[in-house]
Amino acid sequence: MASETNNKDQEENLLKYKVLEIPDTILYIPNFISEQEEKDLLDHVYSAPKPKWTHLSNRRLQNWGGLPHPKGMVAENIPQWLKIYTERIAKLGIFAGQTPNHILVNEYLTGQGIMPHEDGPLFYPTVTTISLGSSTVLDFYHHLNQCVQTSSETTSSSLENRHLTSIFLEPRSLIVVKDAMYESYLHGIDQRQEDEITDKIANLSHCQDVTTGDIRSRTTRVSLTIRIVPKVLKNKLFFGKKA
Ligand SMILES: O=C(O)CCC(=O)C(=O)O
Repeated sequence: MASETNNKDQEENLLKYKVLEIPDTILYIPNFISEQEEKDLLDHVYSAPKPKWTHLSNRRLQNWGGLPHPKGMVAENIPQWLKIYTERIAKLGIFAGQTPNHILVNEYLTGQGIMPHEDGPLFYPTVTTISLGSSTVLDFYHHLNQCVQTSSETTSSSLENRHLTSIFLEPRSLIVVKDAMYESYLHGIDQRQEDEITDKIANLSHCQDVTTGDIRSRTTRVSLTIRIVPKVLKNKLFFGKKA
């Protein structure tokens, strides 16, 4: 009973962060971490050994906690500098009492982004992301089959037609994406040098100092995507064995 009350209290406390007038549910928490914490996190990310980085064509990344895999993730210890944040996020009560066990670090240089995608079945359907260093705009899109398309539309114009909403991500903020916004839409970050603040951004009233019409230059941004991989293998030896 007491824990039910706690859960209700936690949900009510989070309501002020809910982004309204879009499908459920995005929470946007500005200044989730302090400037000192941002600096410490960046120092740790950039002190990681070189092989920790995976290089992709439009960004590089680090996996902490293991490598998600359809057969299960071989869990690795999460270092203390990241545990602070998995535990702080767990206390928000958005992961049904569980503590996140996986952190994906993405680094985007100015002009880099991530193609529209969904996070898929390897993860518990709630995702949280802390932004470091630079602001950016996270865009949400309808799936192709949710839209009527004419054969003459190019891929980019059809993406424009499929746009649902955007969220401005300030450095040190936390975004929580769950429910339909997680399950029914794609998300991505356009590859550009700067962001124009328009009325397509749904969370402007939650942001610190941004107004429609502003142009925000992008610098290097590091994001920590913190979530739960439910299927975990206790031991590497299980890999390759028939279930
Ligand atoms: O960097 C971000 O904010 C988004 C990252 C993301 O979409 C992902 O890693 O799947």
